Order: sequence, then C-alpha cells, then structure tokens
Amino acid sequence: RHKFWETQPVGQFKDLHDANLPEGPIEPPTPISEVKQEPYNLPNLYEWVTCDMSSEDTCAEVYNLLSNNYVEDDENMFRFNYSKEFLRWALHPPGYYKTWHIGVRVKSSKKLVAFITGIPARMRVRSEIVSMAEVNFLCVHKKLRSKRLAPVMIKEVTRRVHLENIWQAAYTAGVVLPTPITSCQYWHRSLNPKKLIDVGFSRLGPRMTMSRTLKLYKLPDSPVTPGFRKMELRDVPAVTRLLRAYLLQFVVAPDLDELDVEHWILPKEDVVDSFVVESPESHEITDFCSFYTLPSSILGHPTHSILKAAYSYYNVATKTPLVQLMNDALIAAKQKDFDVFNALDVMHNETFLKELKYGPGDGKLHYYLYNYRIKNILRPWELGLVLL
Ligand code: NHW
Ligand code: EN5
Repeated sequence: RHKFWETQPVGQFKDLHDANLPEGPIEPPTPISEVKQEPYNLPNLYEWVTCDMSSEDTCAEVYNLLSNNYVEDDENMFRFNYSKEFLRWALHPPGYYKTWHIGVRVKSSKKLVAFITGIPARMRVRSEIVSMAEVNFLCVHKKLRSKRLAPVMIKEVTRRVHLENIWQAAYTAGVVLPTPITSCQYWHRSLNPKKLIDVGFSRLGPRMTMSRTLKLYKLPDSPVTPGFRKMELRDVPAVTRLLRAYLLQFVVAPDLDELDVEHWILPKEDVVDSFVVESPESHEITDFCSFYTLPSSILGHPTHSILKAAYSYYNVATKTPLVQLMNDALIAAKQKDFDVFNALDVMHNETFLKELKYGPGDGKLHYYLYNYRIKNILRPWELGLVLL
C-alpha cells in the first residue's frame, strides 16, 4: 500500500493498536560521519540545486512553480498562491539553513521542476523539547507526477537535516499517510459571501436568499474591544510570555522564544497580521490574535482570479472573551478586504467557530511527526501547532 512510507521511521498503521510501543524516537541518531555524504540519485535528466530564497530571481522561480503546481482542493477549483514575500518569510526564520531549501532542475534547460523545504524548530512533545525540521512546500511539477520523485526528495531533505544533527520532523498534509498524530478539520467564515458564492467557494444555503446571506455575515466596521491595536516590536516580550504560557497546555506545541515571536508573529504587510489588546487602564497586554495571508488562485473563472484568504494563526485570550477577540480578528480581516477567514479546529478554536458562523469545509489537514512515536492519536484541541 505505501511502498515508500513503510520503509520510514514513522508510526505504521499496523502498530496503531499496540499499546506496548514506547513514546519517543523510533530510531536512535547515528554519528554524523555515518550520514550519507553525497546527494541521492535523481533520474539522469535532473539535478539538485540549493535555492537561495533571498535571490529575487530564485524566489520568483519557486513562486512560479508553486503557483502553477502546488496544492489544490479536491475539485481543482482553487490552488494555493503563496506570495514571494510569504515564501521568503516562511523560509527565513531564526537559524534557518539555506541547504534545506531544495530544488530540482532539468539539467539541459535549468527549469525548476520540483521543490521541498525544511526549517528548524524546537517542538515540545508532552514534557520533552525536541529539535525538529518542519517540512513544507513539497511540490513536483504536474508533468512529472507519479514517477516516484517525491520519495527521493523526502530522502534528500532528511539527509540534509541529519547532517545538522537533527533527527525528527513535523509536517502536515491533506492526504492520509502513515500515520497522523491528529486529523483536523478546516472551517471557513465568509467575509465576502457574494464573491464566495460567485466563484463556487460556497453556496447559497437552503431557504437562504442573497440578501439574507449578506445580512447573516455582516460585521461591524471596526473592532469593538477597547485597546485592540496592531502589534508592535515593543509588544514582543509580552506576547512571548502570553504565548509560551498558553502553549504549555497542549500535548504538541512549538517552543518559541522572543526571537521566534519577532519573526513569526510581528506584523508583516500582506504576510502576517497580529493584534494585541492593551488594557486602557494598566497598559498591560492581556490578549493577542493573529492570522496569515494565503490567497488562492481561482481556476478558470471568467471574472475573478484570486480568493483572498486569512488563516487563523496563534491566538491567546486571558481577559477578553476568546469569542470577542476572534470576532475582532474577523472585523480586522474584513477591513483589509479578505474574502474568507479560515481556521482549523486546533487549540481552543472549537469554542468560537460555530458561535462566529464558521462552517466546516470539505478539506482535512493531517499532522505528522517523523521518527517520533506518540502513543495515542491526539484530539485536534490537544494540538498547539499551526504550520504555514
Ligand atoms: S502537504 C503538500 C504536498 N504538496 C502537494 O500536494 C502539491 C501538489 N502535489 C504534488 O506536487 C505540505 C505531488 O503530488 C507530490 C507527490 C509532490 C505531493 N507528503 O513522486 P510520487 C508538505 O509539503 C507519497 C508526503 O510518485 P507524486 C509536507 C505517496 O504516499 N508523502 O507522487 C511534505 C507515495 O508514497 P507511498 C506524500 O504525486 C511532507 C509517494 O509519495 C505526499 O508525483 C513530506 C508517491 O510519490 C505528501 N504530501 O508527488 C514528508 N503526497 O509510500 C516529510 C504523496 O504511499 C517527512 N506522498 O507509496 C520528514 C522529512 C524530514 C525528516 C528529518 C529527520
Ligand atoms: C500544508 N500547509 O481542500 C497544507 N481546502 O476546507 C497542505 N474548501 O478550501 C494541505 N472543493 O469547503 C492542504 N468551502 C489541504 C487543504 C487543501 C485545500 C482544501 C478546503 C478546506 C477548502 C472550500 C472550497 C471547496 C471547493 C470545492 C470549502 C465551503 C465554505 C462554506 C462557507 C460557508 C459556511 C459553510 C462552508
């Protein structure tokens, strides 16, 4: 069934019922000197390249590969369209390795035809802090599919991660592989219902007219929580404290320091938005919310070509009710002209999704760890991790 994944140190379906298997690394690390020193073999027409994402040209090539060949929904109506700025941000966190940004080119023409990336991250699994790679942006050109290129790319990124003495990884996928640590549901909150219906992203509900639908999803013009404002550099220490304390309650969550928060949470135009609530009395930061910008191309529509989507990221409420905070996030996203606000049922998101009129999507997102066994599959709300 899974000729490649059966050979890898990941939880296997046949072991799911086995309560005796211990939690933790599946294989021990080997001395770095024993890690294969040369890249894996590619079919003869192709060559490995390290992609320098700070080069405008390389970044544009990666952008073009992904915008034409990356993830689509099950009916091929929409395709993720990560921006160049987003890709640069996603791949340049503190301590990143350029050698983990891996491309495959056609030798003769130098055309970029495949891509995979890793970035370093500290992850907490129960009480253990584990150094990991987060693997993302695996993409093979549509014309080169089903030739078993993906397993070679995964082995090559694994090799380059091993060379940095890192032996575990975290990744997500819309497909079921051996074996998810948890499986999450996408939820969607319409901000621009007319356009969403026009492009086939959503439908008019039964016994609903367009005018009733517009009224249903209407939002105030500006956030309602006193002290709600855009996050600034000076908020990094307070946001880090709030986030670290919040993430402790989840079974799997990233271990973020101030440098990570400055990179991952501080607002970056058209990439990530974040807001804090500063108490008007004490000037304390009591809450924050964030979302990232990931548009999708609308495939084959006569008038609309881009769906502007916000994705819920990390949110922490200690004083403001979470429902009110996340309603302000919707209002802020609407002000910025997003068409839809998406969220997974991770962390405490279940507590606001229905109340704020999100509906379940047709997509699932499965979370995986490489070379780390978890004893029982987690429930989505036990997970404190959002990957881009
Ligand atoms: S998930 C998004 C993945 N990308 C896309 O869906 C884009 C559109 N699709 C494609 O480009 C986020 C191709 O269909 C891809 C597969 C490239 C997906 N993850 O080459 P073959 C991520 O980027 C297995 C893992 O013939 P293809 C996360 C499949 O099960 N494995 O297929 C990435 C089969 O193996 P099996 C996947 O369609 C995490 C084999 O690939 C997969 O031409 C990567 C078939 O290969 C997926 N999304 O290309 C793992 N999709 O055993 C990182 C298919 O079943 C692991 N497959 O026979 C950690 C590494 C680091 C460790 C460090 C210690
Ligand atoms: C790695 N970082 O399927 C990610 N999206 O529901 C890789 N559906 O947008 C893995 N099919 O339900 C990504 N509208 C896996 C996800 C791949 C993309 C995907 C789904 C998530 C999606 C939309 C459009 C469906 C179009 C036809 C959807 C319904 C919205 C409706 C709004 C009103 C209230 C009810 C729901």
